[in-house]
Amino acid sequence: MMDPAARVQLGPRAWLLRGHAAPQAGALLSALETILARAPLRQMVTPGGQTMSVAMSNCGELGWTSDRRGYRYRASDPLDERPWPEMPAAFLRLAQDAAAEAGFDGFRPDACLINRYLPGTRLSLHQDRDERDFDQPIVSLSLGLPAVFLFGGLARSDRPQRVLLEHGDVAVWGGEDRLRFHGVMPLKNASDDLFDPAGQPPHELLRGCRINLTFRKAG
Ligand code: MD3
Ligand code: FE
Repeated sequence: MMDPAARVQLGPRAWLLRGHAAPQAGALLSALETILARAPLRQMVTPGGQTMSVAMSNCGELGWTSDRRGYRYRASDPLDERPWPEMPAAFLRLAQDAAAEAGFDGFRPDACLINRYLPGTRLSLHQDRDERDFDQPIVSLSLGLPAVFLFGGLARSDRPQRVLLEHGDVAVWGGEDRLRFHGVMPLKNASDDLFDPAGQPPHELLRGCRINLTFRKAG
């Protein structure tokens, strides 16, 4: 059981677990390096023809993709038509533990979307609706630079709450909160000492950026 002060309730079935993954960050990042060597980050194109500012990749059985034909989950990477890299055991364990901590026992993600934000990069307000079963929760892990997360309501016009997501924070949401609109404000350019007051150099992968991992049961 974690420190109750670190569990912030964002909605009836939405929780922010502050610093939950900080102890495992090093192990998670070395696994992530291996994944990105096989399935590099790339900027996808929306059905409307815009290049997304967030760079993305995936691991797990299914990966989220966008192109002119639409948004969809695929079993292979469109860059080389090979299966996405396997989801590392440490990723799976983190997602399952965090889900259970937030009241979602038995979560088995089959998809992990990797989002990389550079300064100025944003993700506009949207719902996650490309998955088969909206009864399944979603778990997200923030690494690197902090970002302001927009946590909206069930209508696009509902005024969103602003929540700071920092290195090691894990968010879990499901049930009636599963289809809330959400987004990420443009990433601020922060100095490395602001990112890590302990003076430890951040992992090479996190230099000047934020990486978010989103775990879903897509299929
Ligand atoms: C939604 N990613 O990939 S996940 C996405 O930081 C996406 O990269 C964002 O939205 C990112 O589709 C945010 C974090 C999150 C946290 C709490 C939520 C999304 C939420 C609560 C309700 C609905
Ligand atoms: Fe989303």
